[in-house]
Amino acid sequence: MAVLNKLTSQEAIELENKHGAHNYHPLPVVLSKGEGVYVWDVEGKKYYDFLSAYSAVNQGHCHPKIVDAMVNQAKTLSLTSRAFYNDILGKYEKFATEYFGFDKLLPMNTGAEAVETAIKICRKWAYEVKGIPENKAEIIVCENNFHGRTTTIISFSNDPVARKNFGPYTKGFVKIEYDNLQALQEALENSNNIAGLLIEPIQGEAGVYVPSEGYLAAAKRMCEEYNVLFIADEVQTGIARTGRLLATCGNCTCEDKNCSGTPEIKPDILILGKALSGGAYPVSAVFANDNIMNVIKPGNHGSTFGGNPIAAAVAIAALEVVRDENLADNADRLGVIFREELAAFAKTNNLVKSVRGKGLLNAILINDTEDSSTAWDICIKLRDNGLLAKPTHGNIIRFAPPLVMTEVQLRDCIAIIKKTITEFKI
Ligand code: IF1
Repeated sequence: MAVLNKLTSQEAIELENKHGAHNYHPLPVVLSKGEGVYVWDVEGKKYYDFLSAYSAVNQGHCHPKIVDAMVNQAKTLSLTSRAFYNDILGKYEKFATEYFGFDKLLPMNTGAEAVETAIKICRKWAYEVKGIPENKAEIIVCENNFHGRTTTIISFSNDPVARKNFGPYTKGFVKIEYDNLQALQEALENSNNIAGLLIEPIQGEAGVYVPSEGYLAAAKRMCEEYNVLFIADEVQTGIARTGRLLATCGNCTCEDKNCSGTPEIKPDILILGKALSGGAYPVSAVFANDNIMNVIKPGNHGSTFGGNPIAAAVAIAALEVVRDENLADNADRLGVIFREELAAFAKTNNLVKSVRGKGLLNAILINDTEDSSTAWDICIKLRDNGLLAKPTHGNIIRFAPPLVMTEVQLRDCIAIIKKTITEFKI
């Protein structure tokens, strides 16, 4: 079979099975095209995308402005490495730091790399600014966290599937319960060597777990009290997904350098990835002010591709789209409709226990056990009915469509979801 021949879904699946490592168990659908909120499979069937590549495609598939920026830059200069300067990285850094209200950013490619970068910055700050004895720094993390797949990051995961038999594990992390201020207080009191708190403002993989009102602000205040860096992993929640530019900030206009929303939850270190490129290209970044970022000196950290010209051009365009198309407001408004409709539906249907989330990062809880296949089976039926979503655990389905969705489209999707669940038989 010639590699470029058009494949059937079955053939594409078999190819991946035979030649690719089995590190995923995808929903059986083979996509070959995307535009806005829609994707098409190789047989031409059209679907609403309710995963958005795990919130990377907030701006919609193949957004013309982002694609144009990428193609134009690819034709001009793609990669210099950081051994030389290029004429767009600085423009991107100025634009993005003003956009999010920080002095500096450090560009990387994937979310996990950016988390690793934040950990390194935090530790170096702890030794050189805070004065923690060398090799003693500890970072507080939360149970059921998801921050990526590197050896250090999985060292502080408590998902056995993600970590078992990948040891020995990296030391220097203290785990506390999420959404528990007393646990945080105790961890801060128990050690003089705490350098940072690494936290997801909403736990995505854990099942779209939204912390109690006021938790993040109180956690931030406690960190300040103990001179501990508040590190927000907004790889999934950031860039308008939760109805605000950042889940840790208020509705900012993105114009004012000092805005970045509610000041009391402004992170000391902000980690972004995914939608920073609108899903067009792997782009991640760590943001901090000078008092923290300046601990990084030449040779301390880097990446061949981090801050490359294509990434810089794509990220500027992706952030402009978020601002120009008011995606945060749209996510906020549509999220309210989504949760209202599904909460009302849950009252009439035994299979749906509840709905939770913020903006367009939502999940429904299915009335079945965590090890059941019910959420997966519903996702198969949703696929048959033209909507693609993915379970997190056996009884939770995450719903995260592109933020460019219209209300008419959203109501169409809600109808598909209700119909599918109403017709579903265990
Ligand atoms: C996979 C979940 C989403 C993230 C946060 C860092 C990263 C992620 C908060 C790392 C990545 C992804 C990766 C993807 C599954 C996925 C995910 F289900 F696991 F939780 F999005 F919901 N911080 N999340 O959510 O970013 O290195 O992947 O660019 O298959 O591992 P990355």
